[in-house]
Amino acid sequence: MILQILQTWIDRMAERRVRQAAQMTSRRGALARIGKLMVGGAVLPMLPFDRSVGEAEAALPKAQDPTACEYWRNCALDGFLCTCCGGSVTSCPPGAEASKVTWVGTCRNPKDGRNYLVSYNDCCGKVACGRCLCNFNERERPAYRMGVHNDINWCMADKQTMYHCTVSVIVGVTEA
Ligand code: ABN
Repeated sequence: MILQILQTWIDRMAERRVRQAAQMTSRRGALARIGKLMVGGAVLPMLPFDRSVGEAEAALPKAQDPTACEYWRNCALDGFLCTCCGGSVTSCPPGAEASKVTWVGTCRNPKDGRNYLVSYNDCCGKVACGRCLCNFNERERPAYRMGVHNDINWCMADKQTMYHCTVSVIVGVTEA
């Protein structure tokens, strides 16, 4: 009696395994799996994913990208961006030193709509960086107004007269 029960159990187990194996390898099983994948592929894009991050990134305007010429602070910058040369928006790359004299521009930050007074300091003491050459001239004035003239190597006033790149430092802001 016990032997018969054991035999039936073993038979059922074996049958289940064989069915499983057949399902994994049969054409019908393969078709069923492909069908599931196709349904999944069609339904997945319809699910309510949060796409706002990707969209925000894609829409990140160049005006907010410090390595782009169109970065809002660069409205009167003529030179190589230090952000592309190993420095940052406000600091010179290692081995270069900010010029003592600078020129200034007034740029509008599209994020808050306010106007900022920006000091453009040339970084001196290294060969020209050669990357991200930008030339914006909003409110630039001819050379007789030196402080707002950007087409000059401001390193000339320093011991190290070699021009490398330019940083843009906020030195003032208009009232809100
Ligand atoms: N102020 C940037 C720059 C440097 C050298 C020549 C022209 C402009």
